[in-house]
Amino acid sequence: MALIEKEYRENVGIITLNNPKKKNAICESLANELISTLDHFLKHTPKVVLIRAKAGVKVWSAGHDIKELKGSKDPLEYSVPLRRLIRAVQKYPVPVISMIEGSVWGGAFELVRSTDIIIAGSTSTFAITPAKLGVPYDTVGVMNLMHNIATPVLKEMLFTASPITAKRAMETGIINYAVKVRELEKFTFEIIEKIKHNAPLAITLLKEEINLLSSACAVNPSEYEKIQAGRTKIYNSNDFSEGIKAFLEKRKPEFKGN
Ligand code: LCV
Ligand code: LCV
Repeated sequence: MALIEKEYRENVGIITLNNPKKKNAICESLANELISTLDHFLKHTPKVVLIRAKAGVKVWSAGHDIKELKGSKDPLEYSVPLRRLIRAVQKYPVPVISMIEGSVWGGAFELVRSTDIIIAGSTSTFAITPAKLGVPYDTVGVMNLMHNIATPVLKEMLFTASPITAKRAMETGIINYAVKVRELEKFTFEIIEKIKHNAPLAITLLKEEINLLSSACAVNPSEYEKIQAGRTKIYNSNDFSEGIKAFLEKRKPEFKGN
């Protein structure tokens, strides 16, 4: 059963997340469908790709499929579905716009942040939740989140794991616009129209330059290895397994710091 709907209209590829029973949680099959649809659209040389959910959803995406998280397994290493999907969006040769209705959680927030322009309905919220589940987020993920989010705001989001409103997200530059939900689609397509009529080669180059330069940072290898060793400890920890178990048992987790 397709977990997304796809449409190609006037040089715009439109992807609609459509797995309501799992609140559009990003499971392996959803990630793979998104990646292959992005590829598929390239055959038509699109000017823009839009990722959205069905109009009226309460949850745009519930984030990484927690049922696919396993204790003692690195949840965010290079080849996991969410990592592959986020790279596919970042390396995509044309602008990828996310149009948000409803709440965005965890890895879906990083996915949205990896798109180029984010337009949300004013009732949307955004949360990044590794601290809620005891997940050892990876350095690539943290780097993706750090792009022009004021550090104190990002730390507040990460440490509290609480949702912030679209208004707050716009005020702090995390998203481009928060508009009335009833105007969201029209507003988004007005932005798409402006982009569509500009020079595609220049836009592709600009996107590639921004992604290259914003992810360029010197890291001391031994410091990097230290972080990786810490991550290995955490995804082998009782706390990580407890975070997953508590969610699945619909109860609050009891983290003991081991
Ligand atoms: C699997 C789900 C999920 C889900 N996975 O409906 O960023 S990190 O590091 O944390 C990363 C690892 C990550 O992204 O982790 C996931 C972070 N996501 C969240 O913390 C959101 C978890 N979900 C919720 O808080 C609620 O489901 C929301 C608020 C999204 C919707 O609440 P609502 O009451 O409308 P339910 O909670 O009843 O969810 C409906 C069904 O979807 C499942 C959930 O287990 C339930 O399944 P059952 O019908 O079998 O009970 N579900 C929801 N989110 N991320 N499954
Ligand atoms: C030569 C001009 C110019 C002009 N050059 O008066 O950032 S990048 O990569 O794009 C970079 C390469 C760059 O900076 O490219 C230039 C970007 N500039 C623009 O896109 C602005 C282009 N100009 C305009 O949009 C209009 O001229 C504005 C809105 C600035 C003013 O409009 P207005 O109606 O008041 P005109 O357009 O009639 O311009 C008066 C005269 O100045 C010339 C224009 O061709 C016209 O010449 P003629 O009187 O011979 O017709 N002109 C204006 N801008 N950047 N020439």
